[in-house]
Amino acid sequence: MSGNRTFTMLKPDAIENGHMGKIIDMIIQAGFSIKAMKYTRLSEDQAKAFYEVHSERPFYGELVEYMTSGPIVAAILEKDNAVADFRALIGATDPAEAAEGTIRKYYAESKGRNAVHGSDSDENAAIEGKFHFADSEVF
Ligand code: IDP
Ligand code: MG
Repeated sequence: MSGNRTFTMLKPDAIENGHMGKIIDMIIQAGFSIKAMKYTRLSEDQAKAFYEVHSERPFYGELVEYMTSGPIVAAILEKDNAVADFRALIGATDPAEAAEGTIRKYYAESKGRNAVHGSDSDENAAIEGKFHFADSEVF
């Protein structure tokens, strides 16, 4: 059975461009409830660790620099089938390929600066949630 929680970050471009409120509203209107949320900024070590899986990719340095360039919103979200439904809501990594009505279609600048993160599995959702939140911060 698929799990009911996922993890998201509104990335620095989304905050910088003033899209924070609209994106959070889209998430709530799509039926997700917020279990944890924080406005924060990743350190270089945190960004490197979070994206460790991409450390061999050519864009890793650029990704770490971008993700530490300004504040983010991190959140744990709850809904039936959360991981897959949230990936559908955010759309493809590259906004040029993202479906109409998705968050990345509306708000992403480019494949790199793409407004929002969504976990890709239940296992990673749990790992990523714990990376950002203590148990006492999850409601
Ligand atoms: P995802 O966020 O849709 O799961 P991943 O392939 O896991 O996409 O890549 C993680 C993040 O790395 C992307 O969201 C994006 O910010 C960045 N990224 C992925 N591919 C590229 C690229 O080709 N150039 C620059 N940045 C990229
Ligand atoms: Mg991914």
